Amino acid sequence: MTPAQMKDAILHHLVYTLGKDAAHAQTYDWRMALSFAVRDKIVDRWFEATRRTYAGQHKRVYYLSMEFLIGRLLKDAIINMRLEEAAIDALQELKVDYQAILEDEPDAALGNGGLGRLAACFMESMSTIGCPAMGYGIRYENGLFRQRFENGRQVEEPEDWLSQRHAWEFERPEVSIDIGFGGHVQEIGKRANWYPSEMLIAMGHDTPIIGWRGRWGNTLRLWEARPMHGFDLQRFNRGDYAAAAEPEALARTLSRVLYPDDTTEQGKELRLKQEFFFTSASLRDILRRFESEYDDLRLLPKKAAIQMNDTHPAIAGPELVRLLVDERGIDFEEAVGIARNTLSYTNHTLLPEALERWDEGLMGRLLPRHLQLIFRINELHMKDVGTRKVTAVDDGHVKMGELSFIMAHRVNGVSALHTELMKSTVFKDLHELHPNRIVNETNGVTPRRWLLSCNPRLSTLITDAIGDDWVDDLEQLEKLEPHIDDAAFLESYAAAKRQNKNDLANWIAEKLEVGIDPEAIFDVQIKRIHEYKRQHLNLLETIAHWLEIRDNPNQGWVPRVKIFGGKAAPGYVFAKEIVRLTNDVAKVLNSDPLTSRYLKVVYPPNYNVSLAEKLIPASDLSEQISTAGKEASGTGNMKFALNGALTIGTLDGANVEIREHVKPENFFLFGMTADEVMERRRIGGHAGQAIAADPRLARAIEAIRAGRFSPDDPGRYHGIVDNLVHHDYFVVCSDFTDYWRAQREVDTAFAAPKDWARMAAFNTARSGWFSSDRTIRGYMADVWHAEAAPTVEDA
Ligand code: DL6
Repeated sequence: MTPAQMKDAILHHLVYTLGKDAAHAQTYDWRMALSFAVRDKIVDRWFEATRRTYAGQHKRVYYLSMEFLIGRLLKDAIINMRLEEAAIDALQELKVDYQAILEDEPDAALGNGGLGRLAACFMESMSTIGCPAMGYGIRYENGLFRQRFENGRQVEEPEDWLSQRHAWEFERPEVSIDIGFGGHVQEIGKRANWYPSEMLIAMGHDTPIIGWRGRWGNTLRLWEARPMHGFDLQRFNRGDYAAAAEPEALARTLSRVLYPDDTTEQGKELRLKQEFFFTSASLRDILRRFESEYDDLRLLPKKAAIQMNDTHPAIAGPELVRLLVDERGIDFEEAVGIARNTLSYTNHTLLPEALERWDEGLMGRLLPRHLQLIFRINELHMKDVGTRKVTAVDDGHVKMGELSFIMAHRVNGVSALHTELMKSTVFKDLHELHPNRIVNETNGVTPRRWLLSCNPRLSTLITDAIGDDWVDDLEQLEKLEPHIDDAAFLESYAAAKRQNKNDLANWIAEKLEVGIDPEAIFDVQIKRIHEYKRQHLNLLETIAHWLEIRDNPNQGWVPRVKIFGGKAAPGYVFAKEIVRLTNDVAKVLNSDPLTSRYLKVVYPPNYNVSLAEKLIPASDLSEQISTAGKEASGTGNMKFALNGALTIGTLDGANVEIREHVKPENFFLFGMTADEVMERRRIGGHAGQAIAADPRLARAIEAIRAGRFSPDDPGRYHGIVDNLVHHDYFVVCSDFTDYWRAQREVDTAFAAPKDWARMAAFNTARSGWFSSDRTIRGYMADVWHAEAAPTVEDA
């Protein structure tokens, strides 16, 4: 597409789709016009991919996920369709600011964190590889809440990404599926009829997801809940206006909000309804498509692979069995076999509090037929394996992890360590019974968004050095290794980082009114706020360092800016205290005339995908400091390493594999291993011992306890202090001393800029393995047994 064609397309949509005259168009109008112009190009390729999938009778992958944290889509689409030059030139002629347009797009925050962002990276990689696939999820009206700080406290506000028209989706009223809840079951022989007492409609909205070079496009189908019977006109006519709208409001509740907590099991009726709502709609859509092409349901596992992203869609097992047995007359045992060979399950956490369990009473009330089937599936499994030792139903609860395991032919972890821990802890018994079922698929990230798009300076430098094949095959980055010994290359590498840091410093000055020194170490911890992720360990080290600088302010300290970003689940009190403490610490440190040139703390509110795209390219140090054994994988850790930030981290999740790839000498390791953590916890008073042994730690804790950061309310953080001193389940105190040591090694290393640049560039060169293209190929080979289709020519 030439710039002139692009300009025509933009103007055409401005006038005929948006009904706006260029003279009166606002940023929003230009953004929509540009989006529609780009979307038109995508649609052709998307259709072609669909045609090829049907024509070639390719196996399709269905990715069922409660969350797709896709963020903004415009730049992604432009980059993948290679329309950037045309768009920039066209807009320049139209005197419209391209950057302002990109910034105008709201983030589609349809996820909490890692799990949802992984699903988004997977969608992009499946499209890039040409894996015929479809993502299925919920079209939340309100995504993850917007975070604001008020006197340092987190305040949550509703997020409203749909308050403006969403340019990327196509409404599909013809794809409307009835979903039932409650009611009763009537068994007739081996089958049953379920008569739900409540019905609503799942209506599809399709977003095309285009792969790199536009060679393939898949669909993300998100379900919106709609009432079966709309507005009650008779009630309205009687003047009962609120009641007239009630059925509609009730039904819509199902796709209204994303649950904002990814680490505690919800146990809420609405959540179970959401899970069934999107899973059932997706399965029925999948079967409808399958039956339009094939007659024999036994072919289902050959033609469809259905991935359960965590246990949220775990009801897929019983629902698929129900659809096969009750609605299609297949024998129960055969149906279980078909379902199992079609389904697979990814586990994303070992945190016991996050493992879903549903009360049998609630399940029986909402999904009476499914509960019956769960009992039968469970009995069949116990009969098959010849033991009653493992069960999916226990103590009045349905355990969704066990149910998913039993109903899947493959179960995977998301990093090597996590997978091994799955085998030895939560799924130990099931693993012994099914030793070939668990496989590992270490997570990855898409290099298109997380390098090419977010870090144009580094991308250009890489392409100048080794050509642009790395975008298709990230492991080509290894070709950078010989360049790392070239002083001019290293200088350019360091210059790109410095410019990114300048940009970020300017942005922080403008948005937060805090001046930061671009020469300082940009030390970044961005993720959900959680005790296991240990933002408080980072804060304790920050405070200890601050106190030490104060003792001796003239000792040539290596300047550092600690950057935090992340939201706390609204009901997670401890995490919210950490948020407030971070803001309180920032206030004190940033205004300390003795130390602030050496140490600052910044905490931009409302961390989201777009903010990550700004922060990661400008980071020097990546904080991956979770308690070993607790972070299943992490994916931020991969994005940082790829963009040349060095990691300070524990042997947890994918950190272990990152360290192997980038080599131990280019990684700042500290802390106990997962086994050592478990041992340490057995020692009574382990935190007290650690505090007594390290005066720096003792002093930092005492500063918090004495109210140094909350002079107006000295007791504000006594909860945090008591937790650390007396409980400390996440062994913050016991890991502190080694963390401090590693941080001082960081200071020393950063003071030698050439060596630092070398280490950083080595991180980039060795991060190619962490592409989500590699992960998807792994799933295709080991889990889905699916092959890529012949893709279309380059865009
Ligand atoms: O697998 C994606 C992502 C991992 O990288 C994170 O380590 C893991 O915490 C996250 N898991 C979740 C689910 N609940 N929790 N906690 O988001 O998955």
